[in-house]
Amino acid sequence: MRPTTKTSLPVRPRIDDCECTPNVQHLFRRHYLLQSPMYYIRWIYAVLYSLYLLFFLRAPTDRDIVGYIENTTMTMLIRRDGKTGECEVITVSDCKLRASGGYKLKNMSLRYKTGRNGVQILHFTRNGDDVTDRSQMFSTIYFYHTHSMHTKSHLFSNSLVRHIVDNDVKTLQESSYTSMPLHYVLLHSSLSVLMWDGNMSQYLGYGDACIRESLVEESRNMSALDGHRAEEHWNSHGKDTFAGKLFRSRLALRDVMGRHGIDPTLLDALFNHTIVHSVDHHGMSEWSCLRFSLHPWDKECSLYQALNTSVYRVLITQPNLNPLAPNTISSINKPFYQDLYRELKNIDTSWAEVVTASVMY
Ligand SMILES: *[C@@H]1O[C@H](CO)[C@@H](O)[C@H](O)[C@H]1NC(C)=O
Ligand SMILES: *[C@@H]1O[C@H](CO)[C@@H](O)[C@H](O)[C@H]1NC(C)=O
Ligand SMILES: *[C@@H]1O[C@H](CO)[C@@H](O)[C@H](O)[C@H]1NC(C)=O
Ligand SMILES: *[C@@H]1O[C@H](CO)[C@@H](O)[C@H](O)[C@H]1NC(C)=O
Ligand SMILES: *[C@@H]1O[C@H](CO)[C@@H](O)[C@H](O)[C@H]1NC(C)=O
Ligand SMILES: CC(=O)N[C@H]1CO[C@H](CO)[C@@H](O)[C@@H]1O
Repeated sequence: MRPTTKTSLPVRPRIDDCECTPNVQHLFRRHYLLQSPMYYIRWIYAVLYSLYLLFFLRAPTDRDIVGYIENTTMTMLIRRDGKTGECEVITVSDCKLRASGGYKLKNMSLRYKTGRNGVQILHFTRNGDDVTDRSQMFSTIYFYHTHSMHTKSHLFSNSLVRHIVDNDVKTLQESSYTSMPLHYVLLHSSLSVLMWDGNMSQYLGYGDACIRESLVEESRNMSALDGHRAEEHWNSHGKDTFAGKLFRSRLALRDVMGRHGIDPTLLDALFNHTIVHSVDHHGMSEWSCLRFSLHPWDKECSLYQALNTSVYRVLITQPNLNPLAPNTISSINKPFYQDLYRELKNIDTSWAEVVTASVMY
């Protein structure tokens, strides 16, 4: 099936369309009751667990950097170098992200090669300057991935939720939970982990380095994904790579939607909202259990920064779900989600377990 044109899509990519209008009030109530308390409970766990982890965390190596890229949505940016044919390249230009302290990430480029002796990073530049420090490299890629690439998997959620609620799509009811109030808190609340005008919440004791306004600005431009939308390209990575599994999951979702009579124009929105979002979190939390600073321009990673990063990883990037209402597709006893769960299990069992029906964390 050819992708439909933008105008016929019932859902649009808008991260900031998350106001609590009367028709979605029940979703906000549900979120404050069932999901948001988890952040307070988990905060205690995140601090204690991170104190323990401090004894084991080590600085990133070339293998960690490439592993992170190949097992998250960053993989969509990989291009094979045409000239030599043996290097993988990632380039990002016109980025709008800003970090505290007046730093801007404008562009970056990475070149690496996988040989018999493992992976080797050949070259990394940021804003036109060479960077050789592996920790800064990892921080920069992590910063870009979490605030630009990953955010793109959140973009369709608000609009999709409004569509489900306004049209009373019963089959997809579970896919309306939490996403909108979560976005509202991230963008508008003083409890957000993101910085507002460079200000950080005083209550949390940890926090992110990205400025909220710059994240919203960056989210308005999907062009980084141009040329990467061709799903065939994902498949060229190989059947069992992250990209290959995404490709097969998208086909599986399309078939399941067909079997359950769901509007096929919702495919990409639902794909991002359920599968892409969850497996991206899964990959990023598995590959970032390392000692690095969240701020890409930090020259050192002090003990405090390592703790700060670890708390962020355990609390924000690891799946944080209410065990009594997890909203994973495996836990929803309804034909559509069970069918999807069965299909995903054939692709990757660990993925099938982590996929949630909506953006939950
Ligand atoms: C989006 O970003 C691309 C580069 O990634 C740039 O060429 C383009 O002008 C931007 N579009 C808008 C509307 O800002
Ligand atoms: C990257 O940003 C730097 C600093 O703004 C600029 O000098 C350089 O030309 C940019 N490089 C590319 C490839 O856009
Ligand atoms: C989200 O869906 C859009 C819409 O077609 C697609 O182009 C994009 O690649 C998806 N984003 C991610 C991160 O997969
Ligand atoms: C951020 O802090 C500055 C100075 O401390 C203050 O002037 C500004 O109003 C604050 N902004 C917000 C959105 O709280
Ligand atoms: C945690 O690290 C971020 C990024 O460097 C920093 O902005 C933030 O202030 C740190 N948190 C605290 C509580 O200092
Ligand atoms: C844990 C995991 O999925 N690792 C994968 C990361 O990406 C590389 C390259 O695509 C795979 O070979 C690994 O299996």
